[in-house]
Amino acid sequence: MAFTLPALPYSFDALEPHIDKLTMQIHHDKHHQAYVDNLNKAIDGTPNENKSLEELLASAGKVGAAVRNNGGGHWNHSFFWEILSPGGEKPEGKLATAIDESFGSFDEMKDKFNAAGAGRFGSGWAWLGVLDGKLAICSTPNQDNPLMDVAECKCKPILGCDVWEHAYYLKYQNRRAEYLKAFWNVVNWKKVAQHFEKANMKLAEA
Ligand code: MN3
Repeated sequence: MAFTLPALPYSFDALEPHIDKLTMQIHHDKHHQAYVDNLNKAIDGTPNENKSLEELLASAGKVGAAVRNNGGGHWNHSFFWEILSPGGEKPEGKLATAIDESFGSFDEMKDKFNAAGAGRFGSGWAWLGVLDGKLAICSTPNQDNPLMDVAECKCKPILGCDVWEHAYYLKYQNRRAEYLKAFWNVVNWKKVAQHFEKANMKLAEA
């Protein structure tokens, strides 16, 4: 069964002025579509074509560069659209407590996340995730993510930010740090809290 591009859960201009309409249009309709198309091409007629995306990522080191890069691209962007929303809420409840316990404060967590995103040389992602019953921050290169067997960090991601230039260049040009600062205005904390709940449950069951 071929993978398909998920619809954006809001309009292209919904994240203005923090993430601009044209960037969202190109990012979703062109970049993400290309990852989906190239992933389908890479698995077509191979033993990988009946595997779930999660199964492909878990064996990213063995499935070849095309599946690793485009499978990662498909998963990362599907996750990214969902953790964004117009708004400007803040984390609440258990998630807010976990952030304070793991990093000292919400502001310290944001600083550490922004440093991970700004410090990623070239293209990649910054992540906030659950690791060993705590929250942790890390970054991955290219379209790698923490679910991959080859990942440098193996957390269960609850929040991620795309720091490829295509995610911000039209509005922010070379100013990645400014984009990372603006990103916090459009985080969907309800969705992040759902990921957090799920990650916690898995840890408790393990
Ligand atoms: Mn991208």
